[in-house]
Amino acid sequence: MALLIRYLTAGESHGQALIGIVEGVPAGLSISSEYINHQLWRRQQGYGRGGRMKIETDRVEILSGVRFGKTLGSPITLMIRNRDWQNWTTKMAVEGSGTGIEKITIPRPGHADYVASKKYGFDDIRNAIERASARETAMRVACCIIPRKLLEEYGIFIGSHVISIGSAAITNRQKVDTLIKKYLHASCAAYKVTEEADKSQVRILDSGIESKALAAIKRAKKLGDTVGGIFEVMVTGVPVGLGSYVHYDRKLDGQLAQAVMAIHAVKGVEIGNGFANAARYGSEVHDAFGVKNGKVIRRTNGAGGLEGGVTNGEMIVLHGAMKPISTLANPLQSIDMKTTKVVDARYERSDVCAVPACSVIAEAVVAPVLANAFLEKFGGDSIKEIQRRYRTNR
Ligand code: EPS
Repeated sequence: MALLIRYLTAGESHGQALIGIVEGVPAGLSISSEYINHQLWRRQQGYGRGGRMKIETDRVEILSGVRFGKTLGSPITLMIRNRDWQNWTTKMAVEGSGTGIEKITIPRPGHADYVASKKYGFDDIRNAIERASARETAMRVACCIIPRKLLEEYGIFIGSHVISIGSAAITNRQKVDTLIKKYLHASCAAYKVTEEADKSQVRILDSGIESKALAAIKRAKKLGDTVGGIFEVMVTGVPVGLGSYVHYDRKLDGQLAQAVMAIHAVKGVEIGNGFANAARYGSEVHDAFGVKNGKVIRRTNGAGGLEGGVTNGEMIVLHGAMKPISTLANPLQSIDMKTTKVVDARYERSDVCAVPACSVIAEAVVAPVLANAFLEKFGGDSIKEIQRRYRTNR
């Protein structure tokens, strides 16, 4: 896989700040902190978030790589300060010995607490919690907005909405599909759908299911429990021929799945009608060709816009399944790693449901994957150079 744009994030959940470096962005791309902040704000929304979101108003500071609103082609450094840091200066001090600071020794089933402490030999789970926290996704979103902006320059737009929360699920897609169809004439259709979904507290496009989802979150909270769900990511305006079938690590479906699976708590990824198709006949699954106004069209899009790991010009459709968050107010059984006694798992402030936020994060993380496939085909050192290539090579 040609890694043209790559990014690194750093920072602990209750440390001073989150830092990101985005490398490989062509010169001349317009970018502003305001543009990134809007996406950071979107990540913080959603019914069911915990107390941390009341403390933080995530805002990015661009420290390098941008001059007068345009990228320079050099690495872009981003910083988001953690407001909560001021409450953690002693517990999360960079210097000192940590004497007198209470050690956490009881892991939460489902979180990285146990495995990370074993792997790194920690006697204080706090060392694992901090970096394993989904707080890191704030910086992932900030970094990914830059390649996302690059894609938008060429008419490629990403969007998402939530399909289910707990057992409240959209089973009849008619409303959703009508909405998608309404915008499909425009390459920005996916973003239009996202804007519509943003109007819902749970990013669900069907008001009947939305109320059921809200009730499911309220019920889970009352029970000291959590709920997960499924979200849909879509990409419109995609040209034919991004990605490749010639080698496993160049297949775009595999790369997209990896990016979404690497989001905290995501345990399943599906491209198009992946799982449902497994039970159907081939004749029911594959997208027949047609011709309309002299143009090649597809009658359906069960493939989710990808055939052979290559974009086929249809909308990319991907689903991600997020497990319920593992921090439970009404805890499961755990063990004390110091004494090996059976005890209740620890509770610490968390979300009851973060599926809406997860859908926003998924929109972000697919962007560098797509941008790299795009740059591999049409790339250049500057926006102008890419524009010339895109116009002539399409
Ligand atoms: C999150 C920040 C975290 C959690 C949550 C997501 O902040 P804190 O631990 O201070 O409450 O609210 O993280 C998790 C659910 C998790 O399992 O780590 C955020 O910024 O999104």
